[in-house]
Amino acid sequence: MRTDTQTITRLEDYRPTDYLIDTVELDIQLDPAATRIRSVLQIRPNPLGVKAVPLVLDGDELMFRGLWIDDEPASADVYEATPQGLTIAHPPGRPFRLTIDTEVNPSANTKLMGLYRSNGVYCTQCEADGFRRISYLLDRPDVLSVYTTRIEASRDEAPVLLGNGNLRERGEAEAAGRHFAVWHDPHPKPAYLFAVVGGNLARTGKTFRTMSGRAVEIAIYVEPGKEERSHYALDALERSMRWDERVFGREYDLDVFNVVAVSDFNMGAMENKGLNIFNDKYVLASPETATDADYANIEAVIAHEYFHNWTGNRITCRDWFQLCLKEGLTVFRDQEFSSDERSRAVHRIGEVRTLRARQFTEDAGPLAHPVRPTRYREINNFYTATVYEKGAEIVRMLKVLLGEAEFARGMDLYFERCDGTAATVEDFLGCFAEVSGRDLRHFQRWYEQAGTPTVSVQTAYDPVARTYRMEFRQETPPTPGQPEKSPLVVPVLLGLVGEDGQLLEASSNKVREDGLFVLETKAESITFEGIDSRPVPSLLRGFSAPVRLELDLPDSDLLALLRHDRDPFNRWQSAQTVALRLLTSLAEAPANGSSAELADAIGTFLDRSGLEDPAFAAMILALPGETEIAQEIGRDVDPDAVHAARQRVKAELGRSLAPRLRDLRAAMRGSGAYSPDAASAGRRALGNAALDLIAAGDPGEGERLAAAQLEQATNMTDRLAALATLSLIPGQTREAALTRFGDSYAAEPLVLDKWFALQAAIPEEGTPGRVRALMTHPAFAYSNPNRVRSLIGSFAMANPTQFHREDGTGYALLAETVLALNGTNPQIAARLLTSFGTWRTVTAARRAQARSALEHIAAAPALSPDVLDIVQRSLAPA
Ligand code: B3K
Ligand code: ZN
Repeated sequence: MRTDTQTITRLEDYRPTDYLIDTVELDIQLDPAATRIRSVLQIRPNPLGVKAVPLVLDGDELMFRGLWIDDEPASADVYEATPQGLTIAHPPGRPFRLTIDTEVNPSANTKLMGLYRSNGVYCTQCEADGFRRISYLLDRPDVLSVYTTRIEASRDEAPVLLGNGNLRERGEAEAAGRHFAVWHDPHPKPAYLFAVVGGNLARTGKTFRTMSGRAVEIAIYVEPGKEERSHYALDALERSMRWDERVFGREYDLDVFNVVAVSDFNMGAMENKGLNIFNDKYVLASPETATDADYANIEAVIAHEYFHNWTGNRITCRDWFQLCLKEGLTVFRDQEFSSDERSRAVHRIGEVRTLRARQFTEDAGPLAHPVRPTRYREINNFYTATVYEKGAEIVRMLKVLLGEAEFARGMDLYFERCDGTAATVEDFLGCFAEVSGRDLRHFQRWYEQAGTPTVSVQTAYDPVARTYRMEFRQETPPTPGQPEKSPLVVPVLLGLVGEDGQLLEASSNKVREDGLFVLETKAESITFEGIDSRPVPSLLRGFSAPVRLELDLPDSDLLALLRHDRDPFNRWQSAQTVALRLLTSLAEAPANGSSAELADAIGTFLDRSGLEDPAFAAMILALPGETEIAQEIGRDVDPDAVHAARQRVKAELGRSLAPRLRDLRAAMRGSGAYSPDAASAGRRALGNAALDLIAAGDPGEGERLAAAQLEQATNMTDRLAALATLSLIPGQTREAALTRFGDSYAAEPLVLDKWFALQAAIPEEGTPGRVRALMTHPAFAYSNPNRVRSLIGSFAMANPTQFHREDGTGYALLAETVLALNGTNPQIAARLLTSFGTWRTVTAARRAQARSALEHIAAAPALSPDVLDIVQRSLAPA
């Protein structure tokens, strides 16, 4: 492998900059191939920095065009300008004005970082380090400046011109056919929150009145003709603003809030101050083109980006190691919002499923890292499930430990004390320590230690002494760079359930009134007194900590919890645990178990409460995914065996529950116009979960029902669910349905994405060939991240049997795509490459194939820093 020349950035090396930039005034002359940028910086020495040192500004692929110091042209010997940076060896030792001219080519920018064009619309992406692709700057989050941006463009090409902050002025430019707009953002911000947009866009908007009575013009900008599809996003934005006022006391702070949807975007969306830029997938929705899941995602992402206005923008990060400070906290906030808007229990189950599928997998593989990493080579590779989702779990644990009231006081103090600053995890925890009087240094280890802890529990009931004893142990496996682990503070919410389902009033001095037991050491036990009959413990209620729980309870106890527990999360979890036990043992040996007991319990559940909360019932019907089963097995995984086991249990459940499933499906049938609300979505989810199981049990019936549903469906949720069911039943009906669907939505890229994803996930031998054929489909383009993620990303992440094929063709397909994208869009290439994260857990023959695919990538010429970083970490000795 090549020797590594990339620089490593380390947390312990942080020090403030030697210069500060108080204001940034930009004049941007938009042009498709030659955009000129004049940047006027008001600079002064940082009192906290070193005096009289060179000023080194960041750049990335920039064309330097000129420099002035205090409005005087700088002579060539006082500076050095390269595409990657601008150095002034002896800057004035007092405040001064630096004027810099640069030029960029937005049309040639395929990395989608900095200023680029998407379907003719000019837009920017600056997080984490994209501003330096627009102009030279101290491009780091602890340099906060007040920005004023003048944007000029051809009126025909870009009738809409948007920037951060409030609109100050607009009008005709001197040059014929051109106009301009000046935007001013009074809130000092780091460069990563800078944005401009210019293009032909249609606006939908309204006036929002804040809690103190100020009027804010809120608006969504989309491609002309798609205005109808932006109403849901606008509604979600309004609800998010109201919720943040009500729940966190946060009011919006500018006169306008704009959201722009673009079709080429590396991630979901970006929280630029007052000007969020979104992947159109998280804005556009109509019943004909979007599913219930899309509506829920739009609501969550709109909320997430809006909530960043306080957690991220008003309070930003001191350095990129603190990324979880804004991301984990903001995910926590958007999860709370969605839980309040929808069903809390169902939402929690969804969060935990994602956490296990993505974050636990990451934590168990070669890319495992702490929620606050201590070193990186490429920061864009750290926008991970660990930073986001595990980061959110840490905030949730803090709330459980402190209780609602103290948690709220801690948040208030954080908003008050850290507003306007670039903060750290210590600043955040410090606020909670202060309001609660607790020492949170041990708790802080959650940010520092990677890996998913396993908490195992042994129970013993003594009928003579009438005591019930639980012994807890915790263990965190080694992760890269962290061979030794220490115990964490694990909040375990628990309760004891009696045989008849009654909650037992048991006391133990180690358990708080609300059922909280805090495991702080490696091993600890609790004893409950005065217990008259053997109870069933309900542990880790609401998934109170991001750990793997190992329980010594028999299946019969768990199934009793499915019936009786008052914690809905654990009702679901108990059934999942039983299913997971069965699935792992069947994957090891097909004779190892029967699904009869599980089927029986689910049948009883459906009879008693299947109709009470359809969304919840749909969750109960869904078996653990193949990723989760593989994770549970842990090593030498044979994905074919996992798939076969899961298919078999699905089929058995489908057959034994068939009459009930048919009834449920009938009962869930909707009438009237489509509504995306949670209750209606829950009914569709249950109806479609039933269809899926019926089809697994009887493919013939499944094919008939799905084909009929596909014909009759009046919304994309039901249509896509029918197509998904059909996609698993080989034959002419499927092929004809796929072709028809593809033809009907040829002009709808976001719908074709679903169609690509579904075909890439077909667990059959022919799929790699199918995927290759789809890569030549007119709608597919390497340049569009959504297309690549839908087709290639789904193949790698949602099709374990084909990605991990023993003949290595799945890995080869991925490697090829990664190399094809390495030069044009390294971020997307690196992200795809993370799908090799489980390679060490599969069988030896597969491991050998995966290793050779990874080595092939590692040996390729001109690897981007992004891909190099992932491939080297993936191959590093475990
Ligand atoms: N903050 C952005 C993510 C930026 C990713 C840069 N590679 C979106 C978000 O988390 O809200
Ligand atoms: Zn975020």
